[in-house]
Amino acid sequence: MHRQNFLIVLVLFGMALSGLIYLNSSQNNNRLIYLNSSQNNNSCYQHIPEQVVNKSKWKQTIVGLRSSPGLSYKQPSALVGRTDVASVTPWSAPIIWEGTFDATLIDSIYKQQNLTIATTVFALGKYTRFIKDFLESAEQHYFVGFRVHFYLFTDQPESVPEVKMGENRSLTVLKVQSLNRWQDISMNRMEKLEKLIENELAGEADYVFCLDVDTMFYGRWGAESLGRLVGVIHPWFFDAPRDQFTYERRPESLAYIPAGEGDYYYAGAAFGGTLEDVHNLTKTCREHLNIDAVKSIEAVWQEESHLNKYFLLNKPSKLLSPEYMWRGINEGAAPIKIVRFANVPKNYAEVRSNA
Ligand code: UD2
Repeated sequence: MHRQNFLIVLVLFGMALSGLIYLNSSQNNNRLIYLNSSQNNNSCYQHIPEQVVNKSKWKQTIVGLRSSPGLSYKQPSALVGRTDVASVTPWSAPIIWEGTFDATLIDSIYKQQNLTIATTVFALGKYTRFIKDFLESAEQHYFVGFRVHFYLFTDQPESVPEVKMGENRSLTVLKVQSLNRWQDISMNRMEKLEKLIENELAGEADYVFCLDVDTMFYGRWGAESLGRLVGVIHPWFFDAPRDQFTYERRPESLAYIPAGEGDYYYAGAAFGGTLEDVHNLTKTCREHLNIDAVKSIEAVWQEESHLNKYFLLNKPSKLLSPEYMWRGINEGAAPIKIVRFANVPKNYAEVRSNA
């Protein structure tokens, strides 16, 4: 009897021990899986609770520049390129001019990424007259073959003309309040863009470009323009010394840039990049415009002045030459081999409500 009891206790002890061993090993397995996944994501063995992992609210753009096997294009040269213009900034950002990229190669790389390019444009008051040419010319030249979603802000949705859009291209018309001063219309764009990116574009688009409407496309504007933060060198100042740039020069304004500082003078008429970067740009400019307004100061070129200050402190990762925002189709200048996008002539006094 004594011996039997001993055997029962021994069997029960054995069962308990093997249970413990099993539990321990399955815990270790779980932990192993957990560590492996945290290793993949964070390259470390730390215990990181899920809720701490900061998931981006923006759609993640593919960063690799994958090329297709067998693609035929001209051999790139490490020695020969454009010598009449600078094609790189002192912070190593490319400046895009005709002759600095291969359209076939660059399209083939970016088409694999299945991108959506959001594009915003504002047409209030008499500026609705520019919509048709803007959109029709965009159909001919702007990101042809890519998914493009235009967002048109207007105070007169009823006067938006019918424009036949190609496959994978769409237009959303958004009604906005009329404003009396052209300066307010121009400045107000920053806030509208900030909110659009937050409320509509997040998770939808990969890149966003914000363009003036009194413009037309005359040549290719494509994937060579894509970058994290993209500015366009202003067509009137690309060859001017920095002290002639029309930066805001009053220290009271947050757009202030003192003499002796500044890289380039950037156009307010075109800028873009990834949602995250353009959101930060528009948010910062909107905040600075508001702070200036409270102090009753309006920068000399409104939001363009604030954009220039922003780009001084947050260098663009890619610059577009004035080919991408030229003075007009009939204007020439030696380095401009192609006009891609240009202002259309307008009578300021006639077209603006308060000229
Ligand atoms: C410059 C800039 C412009 C803006 C402005 C700020 C360039 C080539 N242009 O152009 O982007 O920074 O200075 O003062 O860099 N708009 C309307 N209705 C109006 C007035 C303006 O819809 O009644 C919109 C429209 O989208 C227009 C934009 O605001 O394209 C800028 O206005 P603008 O073209 O009259 O400004 P402009 O030519 O002085």
